[in-house]
Amino acid sequence: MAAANGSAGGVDTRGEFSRIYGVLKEELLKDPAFEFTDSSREWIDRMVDYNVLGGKCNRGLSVVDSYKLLKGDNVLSEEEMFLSSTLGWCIEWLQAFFLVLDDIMDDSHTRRGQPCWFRVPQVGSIAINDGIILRNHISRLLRLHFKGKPYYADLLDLFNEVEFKTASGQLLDLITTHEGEKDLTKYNIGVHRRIVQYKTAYYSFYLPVACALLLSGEDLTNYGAVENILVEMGTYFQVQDDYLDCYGDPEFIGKIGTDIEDYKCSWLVVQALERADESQKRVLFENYGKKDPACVAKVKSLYRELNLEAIFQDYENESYKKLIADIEAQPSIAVQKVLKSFLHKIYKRQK
Ligand code: DMA
Ligand code: MG
Ligand code: MG
Ligand code: MG
Repeated sequence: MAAANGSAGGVDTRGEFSRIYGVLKEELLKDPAFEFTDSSREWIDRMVDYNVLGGKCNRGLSVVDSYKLLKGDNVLSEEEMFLSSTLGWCIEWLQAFFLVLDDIMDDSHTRRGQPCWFRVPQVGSIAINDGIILRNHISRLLRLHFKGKPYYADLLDLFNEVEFKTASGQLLDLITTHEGEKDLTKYNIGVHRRIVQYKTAYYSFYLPVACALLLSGEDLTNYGAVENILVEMGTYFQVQDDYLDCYGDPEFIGKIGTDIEDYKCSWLVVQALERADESQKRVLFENYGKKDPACVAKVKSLYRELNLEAIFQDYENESYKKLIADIEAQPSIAVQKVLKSFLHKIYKRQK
């Protein structure tokens, strides 16, 4: 039986996936379109390693795992493994591109257990251009390995659409704080939902499965119901991210939370607003969105008073049950397996 981590059947998927990273990076470094100087080549080499590696690779590996499940065969040919891994790495590159810029905009400190790229000495605002280069690497990888395939145009369209949705979600995330600063009560679950669907769900959940479907020769217009389930799963995933921002161990999750300081429309503040009495609301209004650690501590102690940890556990259990029911209503067993494998990678995650 195929294991959720894709390492069943004696095939070391993760090892092979990592090896393919090296191949792709080498291709990009000797890209004939650019006359790299030694120092620019070294910069790109270091920048790509720093930002693309070090994550869990859930999104990237999910392309390979999903493709195997759709084919109904745990063993891929060398070519199939290479192509599905390349698409997986394109998603990891997309993630790196968004994270480099997200950390600047969120004024974050650490990512994946190391300083955010823009905080590295001598990087600073060069990180903005590095983000753009990471995005352009994706187009180059797709062109190098998929130009001429019948689904090439659909693949480009998919990456473009998902990138647009994510950037739109980031915009909503960032400008919503202006509304919140004027009136925190503007934050509600509907506002939160729209932000997280756009900024996280499409690229993290729909994109890996859509890539596997295209590789399998499928037409994405037939998979609207699957898209809806994946967007739901992505929403649940971002609620976990919001929860871990406050309750996760920074050593373990590799990043220090900044949502309270940044005035974010986080799932936690939305839950707090729904449950707070007048005096508790006053504590929130006075302390939310301030850099002062004493204010942050007051917000966290209010969250504790309101029992948000238990409310999150309930949400997590309910989301899981609902997702499983929706998945089991899908007609295709292969599709059910793809969706369940994805869900089991994130259910009750600690990082
Ligand atoms: C993540 O939002 C969304 C994108 C597109 C990177 P976030 O700022 O909550 O992410 P993180 O907690 O990883 O900084
Ligand atoms: Mg962030
Ligand atoms: Mg952000
Ligand atoms: Mg976050």
